[in-house]
Amino acid sequence: RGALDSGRPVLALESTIITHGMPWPRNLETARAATTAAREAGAVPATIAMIDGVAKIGLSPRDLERLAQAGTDALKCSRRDLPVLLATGATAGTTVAATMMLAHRAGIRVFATGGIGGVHRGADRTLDVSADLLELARTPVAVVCAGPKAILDIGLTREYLETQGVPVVGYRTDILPAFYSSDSGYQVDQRLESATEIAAVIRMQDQLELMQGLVVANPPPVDAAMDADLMKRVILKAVEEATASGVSGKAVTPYLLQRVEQLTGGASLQANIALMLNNTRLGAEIAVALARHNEDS
Ligand code: PSU
Ligand code: MN
Repeated sequence: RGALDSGRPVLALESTIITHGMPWPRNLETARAATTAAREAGAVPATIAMIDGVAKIGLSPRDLERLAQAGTDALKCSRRDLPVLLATGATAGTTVAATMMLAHRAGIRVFATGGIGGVHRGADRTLDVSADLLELARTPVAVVCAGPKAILDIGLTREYLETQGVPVVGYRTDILPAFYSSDSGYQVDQRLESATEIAAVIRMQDQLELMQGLVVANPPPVDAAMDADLMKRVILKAVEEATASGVSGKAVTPYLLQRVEQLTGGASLQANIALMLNNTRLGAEIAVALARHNEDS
């Protein structure tokens, strides 16, 4: 609150990645490392989560630890869950969609995560399209990520964002990354070279009163990226298993992430941590660039 009131740069961080995206204790280590990385880059981190029915924007060390320890015993809160879980006093990790909603209400314009949700493979049958995409279409929060998660149908995710009018910009890349690897085979709409240029796009969205999000695609660090062919095989296997065991709805993404981690002997988790911190640094730089401009004008 102090940072927001005084116009200092604030970066939102999500918490489903803590409860459902990574295993204990790496989830806590990564969540802590992210807050440190944001501070080092000059922004105040605000991890967003629901604790005992309270939507918190910025967690105490105690809350963060409790949430990480709860892991999948905590619930997963996306847009549709928000009123229900608040009313019933739940503890939950907030997805990209729910985190965007809460960040916006708190006056936070920039948010960093690992990868966004999107259109799942087989969506022509299941209609499984993450609420993250619709949130990007209607909530003015820029989301720094390493692209859509590789477990998704990236081509359809791309089309959906285009239909919904959500710009996808690449940070120093023409190619949309695929989370664990740097090349999804699809292009971004526009390559930008600096946090300042990205902040200029965000300001233009506000000037035009578009009330829309922005996908800032940041490739995974070179030394952390996984081989695209290996990931393709592993993900195919994980998706087949999910279908065969009837996993559906909100359980799909956590199931796939965990299976991919097992099938890569933990290597995908290493990549996930590295890219998450990389996105946090860029998100903080963008928040700093935005705050600096607001100060000048
Ligand atoms: N990125 C990660 N790990 C995660 C997620 C994203 O590196 O666990 C979470 C995000 O919170 C995202 C959610 O919003 O997965 C998408 O879930 P679904 O496909 O059910 O909407
Ligand atoms: Mn889904």
